[in-house]
Order: sequence, then C-alpha cells, then structure tokens
Amino acid sequence: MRSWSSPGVPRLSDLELGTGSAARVFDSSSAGVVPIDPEGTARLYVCGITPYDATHLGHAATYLAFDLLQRVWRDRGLDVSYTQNVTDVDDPLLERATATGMDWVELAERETQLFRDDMTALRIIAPANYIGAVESIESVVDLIDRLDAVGAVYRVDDDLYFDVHADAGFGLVSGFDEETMLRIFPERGGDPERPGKKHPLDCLLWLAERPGEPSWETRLGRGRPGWHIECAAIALDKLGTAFDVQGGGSDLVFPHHEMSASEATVATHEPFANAYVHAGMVGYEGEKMSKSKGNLVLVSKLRADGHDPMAIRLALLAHHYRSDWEWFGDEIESAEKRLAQWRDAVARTVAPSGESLLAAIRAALSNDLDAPAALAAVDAWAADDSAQDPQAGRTAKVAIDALLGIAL
Ligand code: 5CA
Ligand code: ZN
Repeated sequence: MRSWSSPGVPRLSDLELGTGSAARVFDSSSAGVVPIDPEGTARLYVCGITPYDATHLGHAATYLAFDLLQRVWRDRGLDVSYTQNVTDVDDPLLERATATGMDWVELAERETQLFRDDMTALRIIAPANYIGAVESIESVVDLIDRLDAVGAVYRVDDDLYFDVHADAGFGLVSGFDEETMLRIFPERGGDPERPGKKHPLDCLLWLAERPGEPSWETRLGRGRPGWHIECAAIALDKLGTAFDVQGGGSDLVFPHHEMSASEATVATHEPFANAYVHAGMVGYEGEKMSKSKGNLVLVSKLRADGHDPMAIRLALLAHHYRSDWEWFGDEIESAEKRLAQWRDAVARTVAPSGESLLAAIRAALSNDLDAPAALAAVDAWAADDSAQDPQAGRTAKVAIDALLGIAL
C-alpha cells in the first residue's frame, strides 16, 4: 500500500553537532529499560490502524512515540527499517461498514487516507513498508502452513486455531499469569469459550468463509486471516526474525503481541522481536479513547478547527509516551502558547548556548523517550535571556526539528 511522505529529518552530525547516545526504552518482556543500539540498521515494526474512526489522539500519541524512537536512532547514526500494517479486513471494520451501510473497502480506503493526511500534518516519519492485511494473505497462508508443519495448528469446524502450548515461551512478552490472560482475552477479540478448542487461550489463525463477509480462495480453503497472524506474517516478511522493536499501544501487549510473537517463534524457531515497547493509553471523558466507545478527539477535527499541527504535536509531546493520560481541551491552547514562545526564542539574534540545549534534548530522549523533560529544557532555554551566542537560535531550531519533529 502507499505510505505517506516523511518529513525531512536534519542530520545533526552533518552540521557538526555530533551524534546522540544509544536509545534506551522500556521493554515489556524484560520489564525494564534496555538499550536498543544495533549495528547499522534498526528494524522496527509498529502495529497500524484498523481503518475506521481514524485518527484519534490516542492513535497519534502512539505513532508519535515510535517517531521519537526513530529520531533518536537516526541521531545515533543508524538507518531505520520501518514497517507498519493496516488491518484492512477484520471483524470491527466489517461491523462498522455494515452498521453504516458502507462498502468495507471504501471505508478502509477513506480512513487510511485520512490517517496518512494526519500523519503527514503531524510530521510523523512514514514506514518504508506500509502493508495491508488484504495484500498479505499469501504470506499469512505460508506462515500457517509452517505452523501446521510443526503440529501447532488444529481445526474447529472449518476455522484454524493456533495451539499456544506449542510455544514453551508463551507468556513472556506480557509477563501476565494465566488468570490475567483469561480475563483480558475476551475483551480484546478472543473467544475462550468456543466449544472444540483445546485451550481457552488458543487463538484464531484463519476464519473460514462466512456468509456476507469477504473471503479469499487459498489452499486453506476460502476464508480470511485472523488478526495476530497478520502482524506476524508482515513483520517476518519485511524485517526477518529477531528484529529490534515490536511496538504499539499498551492495549496490544496481550493478546496481540503475545500471540504474534508466539506464532512467529514456533514457525521459525527464532525470537520474533528483541524488545516489545508500548505507549500508554490516552483517555477522554474518563475512559480510554476508543472507536468502540466513540469518545474520540480526532486529529482531523482539531486541524479543521484551525489548530496548528505543530501545536497538536507539542500537546502530545507534553505527556510521557509510557503514561496513561487524559485529554482535556485546554491542552491545545497551552501548546499553542508554548509554540509561539519557542518561535520567538529561536528568532532571537543572541540566545543561551544552543549546544547545551541540544545535549539536554538528547539526554532526555535517550532516557526512555522522555519528551516532557526535553520540552522543559527548551522552555528553560527560551526563558533564559542571559547568554550571548549568535548561533544559538539556528542550532536550537535544527535540534528541535531533528529530535522533536517540531518545525518552528
Ligand atoms: N490494527 C490493530 C493493530 S495490528 C489495532 O490495534 N488498530 S487500532 O486502530 O485499534 O489501534 C491502532 C494503534 O493505536 C495501536 O497501536 C493501538 O494500541 C493504539 N491505540 C488505540 N487506542 C489508543 C489510545 N486510546 N491511546 C493510545 N494508543 C491507542
Ligand atoms: Zn498488529
């Protein structure tokens, strides 16, 4: 599928501003902050949208977190190989299409385009590989065949299930105990009670054709892919095994990332990703912002209301990516004020040291992407009228662009 156009990211080393230090981020599988500092190229997979009701601020905050990670990697001198999927066929999308009387393909295309436009406006680095579920059906079928070859697949009616006990390491991504898994599984698309399953946590790999729903003719019969195998297949295809980071919001820790990793590991006998990184949940009106509840603040609505996309980006950056937080409407005004202050500050003819500011932004971001600390450093620099560096405005502007993605 078509991706969107990436913003230019200045290379600070080309401007004789040195390179940054290693990225350190919280990995759910080791339950701690770990350095992610590969040689040469960092490989990243981030779970993409299911294209209906895009793009709310929760989505935007999650993709912004992985945009920051890529900026830290690039500043370190790494290339980044970035893949993201679009779940362009799945139950919630089909249900929405039916409920609104829309063709599911048109709904998916419309919302994916809206998402691309929002990502472009927010200056979010685009994936080199932007891949839909529909265009990955062959890869999914291949991966299910590999799982079948090692005895990890069984049939319930005409549907195919993954036997989670085929993976000795099942549970290591989330670290959840079975009781927690059983509680969460049905809330996030699982079907623990379906008769005929070997274990309640076994997950769907392939749904046989259902009347009135889209399906594809394959050697598994007519049907469509399950959700978790979609991301396993796309990530393995584009990034290979043991890639650096599997990312998404914290609602994907279990079952989605657990299942994708298990399926990939059982099929390849290799680790899926080296680290699993999750953004916190953005709430609104007291609950998680979600398409199913409808308590959404859309990026496109804020843009249409005349808010500068850079102010929207700044409002999101004011929260640490890993915390759960709630959106209040007045945050956009504070961000607009901050943006104006920063614009004034970089336009000064003399200012405090730009290189010290750069060092502070680098230190904050390499420490588990601490954007609020980076924002505080820029605020302090902008408020300080003591020093006399004629280069400072230019250095600050390019550093803020490269590392925080804010165009001043
Ligand atoms: N298509 C699947 C992933 S393969 C999916 O979860 N799609 S989604 O549209 O529901 O969510 C897209 C991304 O936004 C996911 O990474 C999800 O974790 C994240 N997300 C969803 N709601 C929120 C929220 N309220 N706050 C932060 N991130 C969110
Ligand atoms: Zn996914």
